[in-house]
Amino acid sequence: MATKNLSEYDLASVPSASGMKFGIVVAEWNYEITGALAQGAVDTLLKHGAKDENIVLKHVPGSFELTLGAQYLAEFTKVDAIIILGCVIQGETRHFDFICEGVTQGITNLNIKYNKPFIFGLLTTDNQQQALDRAGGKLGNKGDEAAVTAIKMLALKNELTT
Ligand code: DLZ
Repeated sequence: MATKNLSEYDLASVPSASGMKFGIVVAEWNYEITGALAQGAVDTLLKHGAKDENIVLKHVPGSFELTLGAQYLAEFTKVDAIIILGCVIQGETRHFDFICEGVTQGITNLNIKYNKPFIFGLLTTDNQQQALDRAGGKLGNKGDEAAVTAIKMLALKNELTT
């Protein structure tokens, strides 16, 4: 089994986030996990030069609501990229599959509809320990990685459009 810290990245390879505006939408379900993802994302954006006032963080009840929450941020705020954070843990029924499929397809559609980066930061794990490992535990913090991905995608867009 991999024991690598998934959030290890080359700091120097991350462009400056100064001047970029970010939305973050966070599911309240499994908040012990998603709160840690959100904290990681915010800390990483700030570390790379984003301004506090250029980060809009909003909560939705569960992961199924992430798609619409992200669309609201795209429609009703001036953010350039949206980071989507949730945690779905496998249970005894197929609920897990339906939520994961819905959110994955929803986020894919938003990327195309708005021509903006919507970053997939949804943990889909078999159990809580796997989620904790990826929310500031031994495998890093998926929120950090989502933040770096958002910065890199906006930098790419800026490079190609300016
Ligand atoms: C109902 C539900 C279940 C069973 N499990 C999770 C989960 O593991 N992670 C999560 O973010 N949300 C879960 N939800 C709530 C749904 O995402 C959604 O909020 C409700 O079905 C209402 O639309």
